[in-house]
Amino acid sequence: MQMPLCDMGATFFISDTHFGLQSQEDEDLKLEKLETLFAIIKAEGGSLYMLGDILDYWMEFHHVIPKGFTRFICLLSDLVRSHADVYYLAGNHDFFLGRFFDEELGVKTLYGVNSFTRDGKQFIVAHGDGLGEGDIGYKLFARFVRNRYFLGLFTGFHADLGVALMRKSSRFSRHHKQVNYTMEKDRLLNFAQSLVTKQEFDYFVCGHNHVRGEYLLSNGSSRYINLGSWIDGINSYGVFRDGALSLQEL
Ligand SMILES: [Mn+2]
Repeated sequence: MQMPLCDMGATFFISDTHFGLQSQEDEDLKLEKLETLFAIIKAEGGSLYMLGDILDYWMEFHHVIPKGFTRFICLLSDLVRSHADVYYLAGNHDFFLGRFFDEELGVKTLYGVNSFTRDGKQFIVAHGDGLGEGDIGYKLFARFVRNRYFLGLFTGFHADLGVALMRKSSRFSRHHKQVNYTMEKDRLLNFAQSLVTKQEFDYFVCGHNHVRGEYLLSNGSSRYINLGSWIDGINSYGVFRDGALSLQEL
């Protein structure tokens, strides 16, 4: 999907913050870091891409959203109201974002692989789940949980039961991923590598495998950037500023 151009300010990227996963102490620290990042974005102007697994689970009903993310939602709302463009691309934990983020918060929700241009540079952004060769078990699992009948089933339950099942499903996804952890690291890099032979881009930005890093691809100009996660105590983000993308820590 090609999105409209917006060349105002810097462009920021985060992924795999997994809010809702850790102890209250760790969650509070992550929220403080998020507040710091949002203050930078507000001061500088620009846009933010949240590339999935921002929330460790999310389940939205017709009239109900889960407890536990109030401070996150307030920070996000405040950022949008400061006129920042905010995009939220679904990951495998927050795999279905419903209409709440678009309609009530003014965040633009995205799915799958997206591309856009900033200051003449071409970006491809994705969470990273289900891309590339192999990991058939996970792909089947992802197809199952993103299926509208599965979602229909969940939203038909009482909200407490639906959210409890979603948290369980999120835990299952994590356990499955740990099994394939090493393979996942190369899988995304290989996918980006195979993409340079098919289409032009400057940056492939993703998360998902929690292995942060930056690699120059075989054409000698395109770069693979993995944003890493916030659950290991390193609160990293990507920023594209003055024509270059770099990884920073909060
Ligand atoms: Mn993920």
